[in-house]
Amino acid sequence: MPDLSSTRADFPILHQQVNGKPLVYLDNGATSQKPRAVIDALVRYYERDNSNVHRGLHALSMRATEAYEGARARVAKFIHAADPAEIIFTRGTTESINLVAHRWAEAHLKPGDVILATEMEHHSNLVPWQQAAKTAGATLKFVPVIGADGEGGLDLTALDTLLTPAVKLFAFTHISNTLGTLNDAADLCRRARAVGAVTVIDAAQSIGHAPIDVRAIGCDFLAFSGHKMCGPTGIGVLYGRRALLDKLAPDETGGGMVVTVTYEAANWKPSPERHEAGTPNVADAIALGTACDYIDSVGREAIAAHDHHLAQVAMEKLSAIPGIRILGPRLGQPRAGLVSFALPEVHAHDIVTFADEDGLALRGGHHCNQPLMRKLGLTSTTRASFYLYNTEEEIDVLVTSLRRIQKFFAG
Ligand code: 7TS
Repeated sequence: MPDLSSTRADFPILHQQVNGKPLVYLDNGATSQKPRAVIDALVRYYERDNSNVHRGLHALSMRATEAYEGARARVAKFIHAADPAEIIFTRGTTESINLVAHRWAEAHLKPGDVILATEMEHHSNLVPWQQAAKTAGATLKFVPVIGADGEGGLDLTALDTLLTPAVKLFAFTHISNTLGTLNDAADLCRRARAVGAVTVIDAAQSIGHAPIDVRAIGCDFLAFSGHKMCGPTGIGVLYGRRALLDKLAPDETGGGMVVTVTYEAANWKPSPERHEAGTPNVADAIALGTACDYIDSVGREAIAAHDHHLAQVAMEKLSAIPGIRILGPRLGQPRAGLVSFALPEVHAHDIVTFADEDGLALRGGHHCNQPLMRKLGLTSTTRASFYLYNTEEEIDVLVTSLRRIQKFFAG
């Protein structure tokens, strides 16, 4: 496993005590922490360059515009997009998926068409498709998840049966935020393309954790959030193939995205401007570019190997806890850097509350995966999710804390 322990020094927030114990931050699936370089980029922008973009000819405006468009180019490079115009800055994954669900769906779906998703989708990649299907009179279908604990991943035989020419769009997550399953995005896109379906990848959990090459994957759209990849909150990306984005109707209209406006009508610029009405989130976009630099300075192959290693160590150590039920791929199988589990006698919210006393940040609940939880016969799990700065010692803190909690509740 690559030794990434020196990266801890880059994250100021990690060096604090919580409830008198060193902070052990294992809630990276919800949001990652920010390195000094990203925090500095935000401060530097507001102290030196802050101005509105695309509309001023003075020095600050030109500097801000250059940095904003530079960030777009940096993000394009980060995911190997062919053209910076294929990068739309949004508020995050949820907004990115909604843009496609509103505008692509309204232009292309008709009654009888099928939208395909999977049983492991986060609500953000589920509810927008429910709405789109309802509006169009289309049907929403799901690729099943295999196994009582979801350990078998997606049922690819069922996928091939479901993928008929009626399927116009296939939306799926790259990494499940509850199971830790890694889906083979290139393979899923290839299968979808064979029936002419457009593909939408929810990369919220994979961006910043593994190399992503949208051209090698062959997807049409890909959505992610800056805050899960060492970047700020309030900024995210919709990647789309240029030909699709230039035809996609804007979700919002107003300043900055128009060519000619009369009192009666207006027409739109091409992508990316047509999808970014109003003053964009300049500072956070620039800091997202810095987050890309930071992640690539560590190396995404190394981060992926580190995630996988910590997940295996956690699986091994957690499996020794009596009665524990662990979701997702079995020990030794490929797994993203997260493990969610249930202890039969303790509610997840109690685990998280008690673990907080030991300085641990965990997440308990349905993780915005209510239908999957229901399918697996659960209402909630506790999740430990890792990132580049986590260590094996922190997994020991987790296991010791869980044993203490179990003992307490056993009375
Ligand atoms: N898709 C997946 C797979 C996610 O894990 C999340 C957030 C989203 C979409 C939504 O991202 P947002 O930035 O637009 O909110 N997941 C989680 C989580 O697992 N715990 O908190 C947020």
